[in-house]
Amino acid sequence: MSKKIIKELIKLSSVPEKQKEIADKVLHYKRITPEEGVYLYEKAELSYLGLLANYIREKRHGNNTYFNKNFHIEPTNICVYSCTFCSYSRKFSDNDTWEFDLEDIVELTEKYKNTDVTEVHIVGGVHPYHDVYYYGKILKKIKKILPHIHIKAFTAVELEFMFRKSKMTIKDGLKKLQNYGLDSIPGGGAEIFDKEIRKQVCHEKSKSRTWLEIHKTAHQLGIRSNATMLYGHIENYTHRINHLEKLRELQDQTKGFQTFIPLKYRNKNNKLSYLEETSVIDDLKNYAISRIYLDNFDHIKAYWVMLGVDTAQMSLNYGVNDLDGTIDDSTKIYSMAGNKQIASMTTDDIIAIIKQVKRKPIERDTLYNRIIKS
Ligand code: V47
Ligand code: SF4
Repeated sequence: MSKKIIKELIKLSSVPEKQKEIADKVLHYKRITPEEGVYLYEKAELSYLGLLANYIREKRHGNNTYFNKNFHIEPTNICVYSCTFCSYSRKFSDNDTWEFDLEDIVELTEKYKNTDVTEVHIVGGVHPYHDVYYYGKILKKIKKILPHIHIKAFTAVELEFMFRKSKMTIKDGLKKLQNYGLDSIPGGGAEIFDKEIRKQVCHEKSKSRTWLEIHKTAHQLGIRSNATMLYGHIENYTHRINHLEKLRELQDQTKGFQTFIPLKYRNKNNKLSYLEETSVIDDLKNYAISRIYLDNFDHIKAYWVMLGVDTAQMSLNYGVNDLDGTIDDSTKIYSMAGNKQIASMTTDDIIAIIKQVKRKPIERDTLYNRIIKS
């Protein structure tokens, strides 16, 4: 829809003057303030947010909707931390732990020889005994088996712990992993940057300052990364906007973030299970506001595995332009937290769900280069 039509629609609608002013800013590519961001969360209707977010989405990407072919490795569910929202982590003494050794990882990786997957995503628990050299060996082995694969591995929380264990600075640790084959960093571990909320949901793990420092250093070394926000638990709208603001500030400095991925809190089998999950309307509003607020991020990703296929499909009209991957392996982080939907889709499935909502599927690699089939 053109800027002119959106302006007319908003002018004719009964939205308050303040929303008309914000719409004018967005349509003229002017940045909205934190106060305006909170106001949108509190007052704006989904239809209004959708118009603006979709305008930005289509200006940047038209109908293009990206996905990639990837597989996941979750090396262990043993974790030194006990985040209250986590359904996945276990302690050594529990009887449902798993821990892959190098041989298991080799076996898993070898399944993808002679396939066209382009990425491996590695995220797991923070294991008490493993250091940079241990994980480095894994990266090296994967690259030996699949020389062209892009390795997106280890959240900033996993990285901080392994660097400390190896007595390395962030910079040296990242350089070391880069030499072993690390290509980019996933967005997990960010949760909500607010200190008080962090104290309540993940008090032991990396401070937000450290998360940001690791991503900043990675960007300076040429390692691209993603950013996430875990929403829909005990945080409020001001916490969400403060989180987005910190990401926007860092992106202004480094331009190293590729995509922003809002992660909807899922409430099964964890210490916050008493909380209700957010509604689909809230999820779509959150995507739309993220798209509007993060004016310096190229991509907004709906992680269908966590969100469910139906909402992910709808999100393509609320600012989202990427659906992540075919995820050709089981991922447990979300199935253990309550998402009953299938944890993998074939390429045909993902193409079909994109086409069903009249968008254009584009296969990409991790760095958003288009994959051209010969
Ligand atoms: O940091 C844990 C989240 C994250 C729950 O970069 C939960 O492409 C919802 O890093 N409900 C790890 N979320 C996942 C991650 C990731 C995921 C998708 C794409 C990318 C990427 C990275 O999972 C954690 C935490 O925020 N998480 N428990 C839960 N109950
Ligand atoms: Fe460990 Fe990550 Fe779960 Fe926190 S969210 S307990 S760091 S696996």
